Amino acid sequence: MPAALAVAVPAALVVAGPAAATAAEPTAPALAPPLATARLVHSDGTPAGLARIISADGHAVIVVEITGVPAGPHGLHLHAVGQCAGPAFLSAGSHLNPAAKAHGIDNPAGSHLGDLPNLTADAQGRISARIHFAGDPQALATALFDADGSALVLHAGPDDYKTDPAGNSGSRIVCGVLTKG
Ligand SMILES: [Cu+2]
Ligand SMILES: [Zn+2]
Repeated sequence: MPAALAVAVPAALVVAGPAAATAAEPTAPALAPPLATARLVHSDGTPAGLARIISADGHAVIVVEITGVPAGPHGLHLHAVGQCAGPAFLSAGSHLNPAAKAHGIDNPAGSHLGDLPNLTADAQGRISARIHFAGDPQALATALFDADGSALVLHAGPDDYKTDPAGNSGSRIVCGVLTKG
C-alpha cells in the first residue's frame, strides 16, 4: 500500500467571519496558489508586465516583472482601489492604508500597508524584483480584496519613504488591478 498522504489543513484556511467568503477552491494543491495577480499596463494602456503575490514560508512575496519604463529608481505601492484608468491612473486612489497611518517606512508616524521599496529599472527599462512583505499574508489578502479591490502602481520617480501622503514619487506610470489567484 502507498504511504498515506496525510496533509494537514493549513490553519489559514480555518477562518471565521467575513474572511470565510474567500475560501479556497476545493481542489487546492499542496503548494499554496498565488494570492493575487496583476497584469500591468503603461499609461497608454499597452502591456507593461506582470506582478504576482505569492505566499512562501508564511510570508507574502511580491514578484514583479516590468518592461518599458525609464531607467532608474521608481516608487512602488499598493493602492487602495482596483481601477487603472489611464493615463494618470488616479482611479487607483491613495495608498492601501487600512490602519490609517501616514506615508513612509522612514516616517515616525508611518507607514501605509501599501508602502513598498523602490525598484530600479536597468538601462533597458526592465525591472525584475521579489519583495518580501512583512506581515501576515492572509491579512494582506483581506486588505487587498476589500469591496473596492486594490492596484499595484509604479511611479515616475523614487519614493523618499517619508513625505506624506505618497513619498514625492511623481506621476503614476504603470498600474495593474490585483485579482485573486
Ligand atoms: Cu503609488
Ligand atoms: Zn504610502
